[in-house]
This record gives sequence, structure tokens and C-alpha cells, in this order.
Amino acid sequence: MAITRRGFLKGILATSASTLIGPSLLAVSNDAAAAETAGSWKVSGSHWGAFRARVYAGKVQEIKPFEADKYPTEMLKGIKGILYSPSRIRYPMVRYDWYLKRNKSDTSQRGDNRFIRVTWDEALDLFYQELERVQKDYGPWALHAGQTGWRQTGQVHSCGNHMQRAVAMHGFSVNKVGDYSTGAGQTIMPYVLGTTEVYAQGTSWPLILDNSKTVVLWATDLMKNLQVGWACETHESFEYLEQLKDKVANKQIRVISVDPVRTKTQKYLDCEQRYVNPQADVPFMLAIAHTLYTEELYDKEFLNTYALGFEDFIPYVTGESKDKVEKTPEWAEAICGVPADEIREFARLLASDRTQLIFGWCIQRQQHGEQPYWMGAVIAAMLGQIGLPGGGVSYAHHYSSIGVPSTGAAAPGAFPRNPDKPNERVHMNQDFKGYSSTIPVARWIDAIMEPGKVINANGAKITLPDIKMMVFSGCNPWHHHQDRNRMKKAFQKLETVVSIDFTWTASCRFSDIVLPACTQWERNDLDLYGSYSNRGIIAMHKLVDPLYQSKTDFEIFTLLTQRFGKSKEYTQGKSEMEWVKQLYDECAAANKAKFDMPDFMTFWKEGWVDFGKGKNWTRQADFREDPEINALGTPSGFIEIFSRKIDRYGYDDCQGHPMWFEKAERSHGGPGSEEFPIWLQSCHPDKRLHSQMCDSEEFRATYAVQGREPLYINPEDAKKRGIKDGDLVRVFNKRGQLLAGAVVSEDYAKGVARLQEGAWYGPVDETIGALDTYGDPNTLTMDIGSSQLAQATSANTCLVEYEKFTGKAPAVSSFGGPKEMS
Ligand SMILES: Nc1nc2c(c(=O)[nH]1)N[C@H]1C(S)=C(S)[C@@H](COP(=O)(O)OP(=O)(O)OC[C@H]3O[C@@H](n4cnc5c(=O)[nH]c(N)nc54)[C@H](O)[C@@H]3O)O[C@H]1N2
Ligand SMILES: Nc1nc2c(c(=O)[nH]1)N[C@H]1C(S)=C(S)[C@@H](COP(=O)(O)OP(=O)(O)OC[C@H]3O[C@@H](n4cnc5c(=O)[nH]c(N)nc54)[C@H](O)[C@@H]3O)O[C@H]1N2
Ligand SMILES: [Mo]
Repeated sequence: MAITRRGFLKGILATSASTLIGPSLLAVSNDAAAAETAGSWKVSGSHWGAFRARVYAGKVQEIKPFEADKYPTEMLKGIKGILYSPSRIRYPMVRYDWYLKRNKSDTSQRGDNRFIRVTWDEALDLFYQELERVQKDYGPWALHAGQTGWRQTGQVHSCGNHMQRAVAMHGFSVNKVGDYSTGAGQTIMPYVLGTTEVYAQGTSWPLILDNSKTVVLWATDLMKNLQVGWACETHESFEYLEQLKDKVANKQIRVISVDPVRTKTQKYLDCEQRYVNPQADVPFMLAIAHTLYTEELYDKEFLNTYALGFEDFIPYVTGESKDKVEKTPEWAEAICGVPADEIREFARLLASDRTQLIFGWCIQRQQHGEQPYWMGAVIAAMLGQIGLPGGGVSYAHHYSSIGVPSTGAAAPGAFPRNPDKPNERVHMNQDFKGYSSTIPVARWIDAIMEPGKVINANGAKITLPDIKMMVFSGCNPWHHHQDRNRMKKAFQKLETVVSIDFTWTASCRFSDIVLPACTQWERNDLDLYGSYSNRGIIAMHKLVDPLYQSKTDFEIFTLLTQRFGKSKEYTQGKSEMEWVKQLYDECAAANKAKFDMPDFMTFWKEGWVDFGKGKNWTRQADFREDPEINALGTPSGFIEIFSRKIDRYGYDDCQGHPMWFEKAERSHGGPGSEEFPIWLQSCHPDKRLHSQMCDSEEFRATYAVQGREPLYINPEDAKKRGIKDGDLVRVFNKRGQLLAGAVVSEDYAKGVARLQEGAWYGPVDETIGALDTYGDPNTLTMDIGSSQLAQATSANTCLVEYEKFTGKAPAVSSFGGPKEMS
């Protein structure tokens, strides 16, 4: 697991060439050699990169990285295991008791995993009848089909679009706003810097490499998270990380990782580590502001020209405001654990020369997650370097090749999410009976549990709708949402749940109708190559036919819309391949003035179009140049250190300027830590995309411990509990309990533990509180909104305790599909 100090290329190629693909790849490194092996090589893509697959006898035999990908990830190893997973959904399935009693079923049985196999016709009829029933008996407020997630790559088959378009052609339903990734960040930042920031292009890496003297990696693990992109990932960013590593070694750039964990990035770069207590970054930051202010190290002129509200904020720092607490480094030390003198030194360092602050997203996936982001912008404003190359603040350099110079080429469009004529639906009823038609994405379980409840969200009042039916496609809510046992209770209140997936996740287990889609490698498609770099277009050749009875999402929803006479409108009369060609041709037309794209057949044969390297760009440089003409998107057009708008909402948990708020649960002496002393972080997995690939058996075996998800823990904590590396442990709190396998590592600070999100939920039975046999962290997490502003997930506000497990361990129940009844 440890990252070696070798060059990045060497490291990756060493794993990718020998262990990843097997020795055969070394011999088969070009097309001529490939011809000597049976079968043909086809190109396809994924969120974790493009690749070529050798297909022979109707099966994918081997996989090699795409030749343009100089830094392929090990995750390519998981692909065959996804295709040929024992958990693949083979047939349309209906939950046993639901099959007998439909919407009057005994919902306490939901989750017992007993299902009946039905034909496609029967399954789609049932799905359609339920849509009808809910629209007729209730109305649009009773249906929620708005949860979406990490659908596979491929713009034609973008499965959330298929599901939502089909459902919308039938009638209206409850929608969502925001996402689990950046809920708090994308809500607060438009008030502060004028855009979501989290999904905005960042200053180009070459400019950071040339201009920054200090780079602060604040809660971000670039090496881990840049393996994955929203479109097909190119991994160009790793070229720059390799250069950054050299600059660190040559002492040209100081890089400091502020994190309670030694990250993969910190170890790769061999850069400085700044431990900070979890969820306690804001006190650290306030004390930095205190030092910058009291030592007059801040840029007054910048604040006067570009920012508003500094004078409203500073009394809070100096202790002259209501709470009368001066935010000194000594005050902060007691909460964040960073020695006061080191806080001062840190602040002085930031102010001493060009400094780039780079934040990750995990830090805003916690209670009051709005605050560290706002405070990050305040520090950057005080440093006065926003808009300079290699200075200022970024909230997304760990994501989807942000920071790789962009070509500016137009990306291909997607299969449309909405009906072409929004007002032509089978059911036109738009009466939500006083319920809100849109809810914050992470508040749907609240809605099921407490329909009619009124909550605040981003300045609005939301009346939670009385949801009776849910449809999921391209997302796995029994991975992505928090607090499994609360979800179990909520799901007992639902009448009908439909899931469309290619693999039997826990969401399928808790559904009533399950439809087998196929994977992205069993259909033809295309996608953007390089999500923000727009490096090119990648062809996705169908590698094999859909396995078992699975169908493409396109076909599934064509068949569903047929049942209510809308399939022509749905497909626009075009086939899968006609859609692929159309998206390509439209993209070529959009790029005509700047990029010459070959005709479709040439592209399809070559496998990709390369737009070349992009151009350097500095974030907010235009604003710095002229803040009047290039005003920010904030209410005032300036950086808002104080937001009058937020202040006027009158929320107690997100006020007019960034503040420190104690958490509902916090380790290192915070609330709840006496009973449950360990902070559980549920970061994004190194060798998965969320829950995707967890069922890839051979690959899972490379990191699982006694067949369970690894729980990463601190050596002292482990010793105190008599736990050794490799032991089975029970992790628990008041919300739930699970089994996991201990990995004892110095990388984790005392009182810190990690279970990666996306571990498949596999309870011993369907009862509330049942032990999870594999290690899904959301068995333990808390389901509360970040604040009344964003109402975002707070997954990382979570305390637990763990102990050595000594009894007879129950078998892992997460994988392998349903119990088929006859
Ligand atoms: N505790 C904790 N929880 C978290 C997080 C955390 O950090 N900690 N992170 C949150 C974040 S940031 C995110 S983005 C979410 C991710 O949550 P999700 O996006 O829900 O997670 P995935 O595991 O990617 O689930 C995608 C599902 O869609 C299916 N699928 C993929 N492609 C297709 C397709 O083409 N057709 C069909 N029919 N199905 C398809 C996959 O098999 C998989 O089951 O999780 C959130 N949950
Ligand atoms: N390999 C892989 N890459 C991915 C994904 C994946 O599933 N697998 N998912 C993608 C998606 S959807 C998303 S949203 C992004 C997620 O991107 P992020 O949310 O940024 O990623 P995480 O890995 O959850 O956390 C990053 C770092 O934050 C640190 N951290 C957590 N809490 C705190 C805190 O309170 N203070 C400080 N200082 N540090 C803290 C963690 O220790 C970790 O090192 O990743 C994307 N990239
Ligand atoms: Mo995410």
C-alpha cells in the first residue's frame, strides 16, 4: 500500500505493466504484436480512464491502458471483475411480498432479499402501472425520481437522463437541488466569490508550478482522487504532480498538506505534513486571520478594492463582537490541536510570498461545512493574491483534471434529460398540494420520515413532500445516503421502489422492482476525453453483447415509454448508433471554426479525436484586472467577507460572516467524544469509484482484510484496544454497527479512523440495527443537514468506538445477488 519514492511513471508502470495487466502486456505492446494474440483490440472508456480491451470468443480477455494515457491508474484492474461480477443482475426481479401484494406489501420485509424472477414484459408493465397509480391516487408530490449519481461514462446512455426523461414524459414528480459531493460548498461560494467554485476551472498547473512559492493542500488528496473524472479521465494532471514533486525535492516550492491523515499525495510528493484535529480547521483559520491582522501582514489595499465586509468580520476575530472571544492562536490550539506558535509561523509563511491555497471537498461534507470554505476565501482575500498566477484559493484541483490547461474545444452533448416539449406529458397535474416540488438532495429521507415538515434551505422555506414511490437509476442510495438504520425505517413507509442497475447493490435489495441494465462496455457510445481539459473525444466500442437478460438504459426506457405511447418522442425515432453519430456530428459542427474533426467513421475506427494541449489560464485574473467590468457573481460584485443576504436569512447555524460552530459530534475533546472517542472519516476510496467496483472480486481481494472493508486506524488507538493489524473489528455507535478489518497505520492521527465510502452494505438481516457484515461507513454516519443554508450531507461529522471482534464472524452478505424464490 505504501507509496514508494520512485518516480511516478516508474511506480505506475511497474504496477500497471506487470501486476495490472499481466506479463502478457509486455509482449503485446503494439498492434502488430496484438495480432499474434487471438481476438481484436477495441477501445472504450470509463471514469478512471480509456483503455483497449482484447475481445475473443465473446469475452473480454485482457485490458491495457490507452496509449495516450501516460499515467494510467491501477483501477483498470477492476474492469473485468465488474463485467463478470457474481453480483451482476441477470433478470428482471420483483420483491417476493411485493409481487404478492403490490403496494399493500409488508414493507418490514424490505431488505430480506427474497425476489421472484419475472419477464421483461411483466416487470415493465408493473413499473408502468405503478407510475399510473401514483399519479392517479396521489399526484406528482408522491413520486421522487430525482436522485442521481455516478452513471457510467458515455453521453448517449447517460442513464439518469434516460430515466428522468421517461418518467417526465409520463408526469411531473419531485426534483432535487444540489449534490452529495459539494452541497455545502456550491451553496455558500456563490455568496462569497460569485460562482460554485467547486465546479469551476482552476488556475493551470504550469502557472502554479512557475509562480507559487507555497502550496497548501488543505484536506485534499490529489493522487487518490484524480484517478477519477466525471467524463473519461486522461490523467494529464499527474504530469504536473510529477513536476511538483521535483520542485518539492529541489526546495523550489513548499507544499504543506493540512490533514488529520498522511495522504497518498503527501507521501508521493514527500511534502510537509500539518496535522489538524478533524472538523477543527475553522479555529485554525480564524487564528491565522488573527495573526495576519494583529501582525499587519494582510493586504489592506486588496481588501479595499476587491472585498466587502472585512470591518464587519474583524471584531469577531479580535473578540469585540457579541461572543467576546478573541480568536487567538492560543484559543485555536485548544480546539484544532495545532500549537499556537506554529499557527503564527504558518500565517507568516502564507503572507511571505506567493501562496496557492487548494481545498478538497471532504471538509465541507460535514456539519457547518459552509464555514471552512468561506474562511478559506477570507484568508485568501487577506493575502491579497486572488487573481494572480499561483496565488489565491481553489476548491477543486483534486477533481476531474481541473487545473490541466483546457483546449476550449466544445464537448459532445448528451441524450436529453427533459422531454423535448415540456408540457406534453401523459399526466399534466402539477398540483403539489402545498408540498415543495424541489428538495435539497440529501433531505429525501427526512421527507419520507416527516412529510409536511417545513425546513429552511438557502433562503427558502421547503415543505417536505409525502413521497410514496421512488425510482433510482445510475445511483446507489444505499451507499450514498447516511444512516442505514434510519433509512430502513424510512423505506418501510414507501409503497414502491424501482431500481435500474447492472449490479445487485444494497439499493436493489431494498427495492421492489429491479431491472437489469448493461454496463458501459456492452453498448456503443462516446464521451469527452478529459472532463475539464477537453483533450479530445473518446469512442466507446461495444466490447461484448449485454450479458444475461440485461439491456441498455436506452432500450429499457424505450420499452417503458412504449407503454404510454411516448416511445417515438422518447427516442426521436433514432437508434443507439444514430444517436452516437448525431452527438459526434453536432460536436464537430460546434468545433468547426477551431478544430478540424475527422468524419464520424474515421473517428470510430481510430478510437479518438485529439484536440492537443490546452492553454494556461489564471482564475479570477479578469476580476483582478477590472473589478467593475468583470464583477463577480456575488450580490455586490465583490468578494463578500460579510454577506448581507445570508445575514438577513437569520439562521443561527450560518450567519453573516464565517464563524466557528461546535459540532454535534467531534473528537479530540468535542461533544460526544467521551463515549465515542474516534472520529470516523468516510473518504473516497483509492481503488473504487464509490460503490462501483466493490463487487469486482479479484480487485477487492487486493485491499480487503479477512474479506471485509479495511478500517484504517492509529497504532496507539489499536494497541489500547488490543487490536493488531489484520484483526476483525466491530465498529459501532448509537446509530449502527459493522464489521471491518483492521489496518494499523502511522498515517492516521490518534483518534482518527477511516472507512472508505462505497463499501457495500450487507446486514445480517433486514431488522433495524442489524450488524453490517462488510463495512459500509454509512451504517454509522449521521443524517443531518450541514446547516439551514445548504442542508447538505454531513457524513463526516461522525464519532464511533471500535473493539476486537471475537465471536464467530457472520459471512459477508453484500455480494452475489438476491435469494431467488419460486
Ligand atoms: N459517508 C459518505 N457517504 C458519501 C460520501 C462520502 O464521502 N462519505 N460521498 C458522497 C458523494 S461525494 C457522492 S458523489 C455519492 C456517490 O453516490 P452514487 O453516485 O450513488 O454512487 P455510486 O456507487 O457511483 O453509484 C452509482 C450506481 O449506479 C449504477 N450505474 C452506473 N452506471 C449505470 C448505468 O449506465 N445504468 C444504470 N442503470 N446504472 C448505472 C452503478 O452500478 C451504481 O450502483 O456518495 C456520497 N456518499
Ligand atoms: N479514486 C477515487 N477518486 C475519486 C472518487 C472515488 O470514489 N474514487 N470520487 C470522486 C468524487 S464523486 C468526489 S466528490 C471527490 C471527493 O473529493 P474529496 O471530498 O476532496 O475527497 P476525500 O477523499 O473524501 O477527502 C480528501 C481529504 O480530506 C481530508 N479531510 C477530511 N476531513 C477533514 C477535516 O476535517 N480537516 C482536514 N484538514 N482534512 C480533512 C481527508 O483526510 C482526505 O485526505 O473525489 C472524486 N475522486
Ligand atoms: Mo462526489
